[in-house]
Amino acid sequence: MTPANGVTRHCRVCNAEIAPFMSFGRMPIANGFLKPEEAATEYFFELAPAFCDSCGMFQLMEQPRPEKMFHEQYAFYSSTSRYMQAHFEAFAHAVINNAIAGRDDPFVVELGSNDGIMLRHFRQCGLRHLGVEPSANVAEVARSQSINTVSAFFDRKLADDIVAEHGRADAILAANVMCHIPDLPGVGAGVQRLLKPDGVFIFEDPYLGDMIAKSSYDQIYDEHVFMFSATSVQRAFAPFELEVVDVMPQITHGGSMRYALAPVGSRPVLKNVGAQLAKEAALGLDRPETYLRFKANCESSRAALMQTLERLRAQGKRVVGYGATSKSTTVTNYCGITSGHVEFISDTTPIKQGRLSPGAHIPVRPYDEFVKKYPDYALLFAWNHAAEIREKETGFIAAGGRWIVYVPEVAIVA
Ligand code: JHZ
Ligand code: ZN
Repeated sequence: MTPANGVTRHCRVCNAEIAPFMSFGRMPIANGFLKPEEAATEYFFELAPAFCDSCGMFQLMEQPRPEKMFHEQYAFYSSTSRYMQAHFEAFAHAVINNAIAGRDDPFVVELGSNDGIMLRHFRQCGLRHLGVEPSANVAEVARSQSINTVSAFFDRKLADDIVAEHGRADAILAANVMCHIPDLPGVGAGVQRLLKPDGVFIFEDPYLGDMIAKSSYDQIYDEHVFMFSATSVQRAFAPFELEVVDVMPQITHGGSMRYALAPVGSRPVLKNVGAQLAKEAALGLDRPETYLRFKANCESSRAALMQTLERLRAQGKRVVGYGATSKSTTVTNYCGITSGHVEFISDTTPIKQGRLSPGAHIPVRPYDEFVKKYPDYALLFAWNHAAEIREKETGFIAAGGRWIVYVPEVAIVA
């Protein structure tokens, strides 16, 4: 059997043999922001992705144990972006007005509910809801807003416990969570048990097709044990008699896909599902050459970014990182970016401030320090929030500042 976590040589979904097509090298925990005294004992693993020829699942060969990533000091709070707040408000209302509309006392479960960014809208509408969130600190934020939340990892057992206590769910939701769970078949079995026969399971995650098209390799880090496509999702959930009935592309997180799944035969399969599967085949998402080209693109992106940073360093320019994202851990460690290139990383999340970035040990400082003395250049690690950030940072540009971006290509922009 494929291990639920740790290192595998077999596909985590279909058990076929897999081999990595590249390695990003030694990597720390992406959200493991360190107190200076923790630097010496930092945990590392090898970040190497593989593509399963049998079922089409893009996955990591090795993933640290979940408890190393999701705990009472989890550094990512979903509500730090205003745009994402609006996104999840719209997601919640789409579910309320469509998926569960007209139902008698519907029950909604969200897997990985973080600080309650989406469930708060169900609570506000007086709907029965339950969040499942293993990271205790972010779960506590939700609980403090009267959002029902249990701090646990979701699996078959928890699904049975939820059914025993609350009954089956009309809708199960997850955003940027399913791709984090190594035992995907365990989740599939749990969803099958928890969902009503006429229920719907809706989740979204960064989309493999966007990552390949934009060479946004920074989506690959410890938490993202999978990068999904409609093809791989359809195959992964088929053993649990769930089928993809709708796919909805999203612009969030640099290009995501929302999938709606339902018990086989319970709902019509919309035409766009077949169209998406065909598009993925046309994009070559099922072909090994696609991944070799992706690898070459990662290498040239790294070379171009380092050339830019070295040039600016030689010119004595001040460069600051913008957004201590999980993604930035892959970029800094894979490219070899140090505090010699980037003075500090500005971030609005209190728990990250005053700490060192994982692996590269670049100081993370409060946003005030960015504003107080604008740098010459800001390396946009939070590139997925570019619209929101550029709207906010007109002062930086007016002062002569420039952005360094690296997705889809390395460039300096106003
Ligand atoms: P952001 C996380 O990824 C982790 P990350 C996780 N694995 C995942 O899948 C996605 O989210 C969904 C800061 N910021 O959203 C806040 C500013 O400082 O790109 C955050 O620390 N100023 C669950 O970490 C970071 O940047 C701002 O104006 O890659 C953004 O992190 C804004 C908008 C953000 O997710
Ligand atoms: Zn497989």
